[in-house]
Amino acid sequence: IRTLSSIIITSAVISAGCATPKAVANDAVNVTAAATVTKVELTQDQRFDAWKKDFTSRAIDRGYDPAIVRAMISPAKINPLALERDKTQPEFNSPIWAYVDKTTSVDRVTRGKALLSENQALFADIEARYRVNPYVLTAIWGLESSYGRILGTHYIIDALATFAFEGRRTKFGEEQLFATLDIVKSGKVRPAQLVGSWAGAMGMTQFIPTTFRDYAVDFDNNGNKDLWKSEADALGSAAHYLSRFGWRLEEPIYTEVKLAQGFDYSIADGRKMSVNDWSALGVAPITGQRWSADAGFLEAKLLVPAGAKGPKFLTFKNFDVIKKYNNSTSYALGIATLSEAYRDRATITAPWPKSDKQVGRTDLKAMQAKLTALGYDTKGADGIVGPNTRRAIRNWQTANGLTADGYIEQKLFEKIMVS
Ligand code: NAG
Repeated sequence: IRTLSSIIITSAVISAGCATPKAVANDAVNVTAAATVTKVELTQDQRFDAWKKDFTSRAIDRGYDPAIVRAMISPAKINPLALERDKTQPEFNSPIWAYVDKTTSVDRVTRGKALLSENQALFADIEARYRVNPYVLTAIWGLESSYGRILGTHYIIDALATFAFEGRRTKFGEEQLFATLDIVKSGKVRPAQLVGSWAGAMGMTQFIPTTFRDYAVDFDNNGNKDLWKSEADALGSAAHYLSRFGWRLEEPIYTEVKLAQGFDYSIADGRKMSVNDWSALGVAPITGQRWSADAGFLEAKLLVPAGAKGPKFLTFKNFDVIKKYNNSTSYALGIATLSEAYRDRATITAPWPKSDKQVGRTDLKAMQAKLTALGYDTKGADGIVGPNTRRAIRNWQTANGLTADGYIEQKLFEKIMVS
């Protein structure tokens, strides 16, 4: 359909591209040229090409080798899965108990034990250099890539260019693309190796490009930082990352605790105190465990991820270091318990409230709006329960005579919505 005022490039052109015509049609955007008031609807492919040209020239302006930039960016294709999957990350979409149970599956624990014993010499070298223990590294290896069996099949330039091009992660995509150019420029990685997840995470440790550029090491000293095939490079790099974020070899990651009757949950809000101070407030090791002799002075946070009815933990510095790897409580607790399971230690003994119904993202957004309207500011309504939302829930609970554990499930959600 061509008229003077509206030039619409139709599906004949669109279907040559990689995205489905429907997705393209939905995505089509109106570019209004002010002077002529001509409406031009560009296809997604045309807009993507324009983005490529723009990015390429900016990268060259920044001093990257034009040949390398063009070779990497020109063939890039939109990866529709990257946009789709971004909305369904498991860390945000399953209840913490399901995530943790899955993490510590019998198969994963068994295979991890075998790899721990097969790689003893390597782990000893890594511990000597970075002061990080084998268990946490094995847990990361097991969770990120099923010990190297699942590395992702996406050419990461496609995924990252897709993010950079549009959606909620354009800044992330650009930053990661520049980091990828840095990695190639370093000569330690070949462009053909740049395969990873839909989110651009690479190798057995699933490093995103900025992490790769800043923390990957060539532990086996062969000139290639090969996080895909070299256990030494992958595990050495993970150790380097944890060590740079402050891993403490002598300290635990967490311990499970019980709380005194009438415990004031409002202090389980991320504040740090010594174990001695927590003890004085009624926090004790779960039956059958004891603090080690020098644990009293360790700084700890109280974690109550499934409310007063669920398991409770003191978490130490190392727990926060794991969250630097992946900023999710489920992830950190998964890694922490898996690294205990390899040593046949008790992981979590108190039952989870598994019959609780999780609240979906749309409902959470509505709840955040409701709480904010009621004067309990959640600082935005994104459908994700972060510290601000948890504080708002606690304050609402306190005002309504409930235990202020900041934990939301379907029943509490319904109460809040009708209040
Ligand atoms: C994670 C990164 C972390 C980064 C975070 C947010 C790894 C192992 N972890 O994937 O460094 O801060 O994304 O972009 O790369």
